[in-house]
Amino acid sequence: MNSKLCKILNIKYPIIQGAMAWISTAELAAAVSNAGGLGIIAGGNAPAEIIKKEIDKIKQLTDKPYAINVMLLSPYVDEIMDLVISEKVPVITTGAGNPGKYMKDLKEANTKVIPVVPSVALAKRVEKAGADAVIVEGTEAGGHIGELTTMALVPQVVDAVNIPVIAAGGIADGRGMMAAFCLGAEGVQVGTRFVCSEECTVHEKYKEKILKAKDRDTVVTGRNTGHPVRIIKNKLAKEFEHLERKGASIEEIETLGAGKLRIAAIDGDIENGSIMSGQIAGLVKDIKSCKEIIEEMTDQMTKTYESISRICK
Ligand code: TUI
Repeated sequence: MNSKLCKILNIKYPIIQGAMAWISTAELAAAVSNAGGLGIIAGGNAPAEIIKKEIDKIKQLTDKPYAINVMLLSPYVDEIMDLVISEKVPVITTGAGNPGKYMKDLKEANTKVIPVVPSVALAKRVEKAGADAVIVEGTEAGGHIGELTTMALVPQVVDAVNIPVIAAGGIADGRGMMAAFCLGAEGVQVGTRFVCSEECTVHEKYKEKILKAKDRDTVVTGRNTGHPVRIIKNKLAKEFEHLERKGASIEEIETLGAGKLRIAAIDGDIENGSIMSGQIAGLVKDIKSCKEIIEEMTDQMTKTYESISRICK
């Protein structure tokens, strides 16, 4: 596809796989990169030696570009940045904070830096600091989220910066991709759809929960902790709601969330675990290979473009 982002990243399609802790492993990332998108290994809260193993694995599985997502709330963030630089990782994305203080060293190592931004102000700040593109993530996304919607935030960031914008949050098919392009984005990040891929190693019960989800089945927990997180409704979500309603402390709420993604994603405990998912889960109805997902999205985008052209004539 003729997108500036494809040239910068040396990829065929401007489709970037979402970085989902415990889910976006080397296997999933390699499948997306081999299909012509950009696969991302999620660092999450894992220490550097685990990420090093994932980097070794992805190098065996693909010769295409890939990325590491550095979650800036991780206690291991400094050592992961050192690892990314020594391993000459081609691209990093960052989430849950401002990567400004690492930017100079990353640029010197020739690593492309694409921060996730939830606001125009942060988009401008990271552009000034040297970011190569930004991922503008709306509140429709799963996991740790910002306040604004994709629809409102993407065009405002597009107007405020000169670097390519990648839209994220609420995109799972070719119509969503076309809509993001209409708003001025040059690429999309897709998370929830890729959870339901053949190559995704997450527990089958996690995939089933997304397949069964309807439009109103996600909720946002932990708003008062400063780290709101979107998950699918279950027993854990009810416990969060109960704690929040009775005015529990931030510590109590954060303690309830600790370690809960792992038990859902790895152990398959979908009642007590945290099933992070975007609002678009209701649109995901089947499990396909990453290649099929990407081809279906690009085909549907072309068809959508043709029908829009007919309407606008
Ligand atoms: O990071 C994500 N999604 C995530 S991280 C995660 S692990 C986690 N689990 C529980 C609590 C906290 C984290 C699960 N899902 N998406 C990218 C994202 N970045 N969303 C929002 C932001 C963000 C927020 C504030 C980016 C920058 C930011 O900057 C604040 C500042 O310093 O200006």
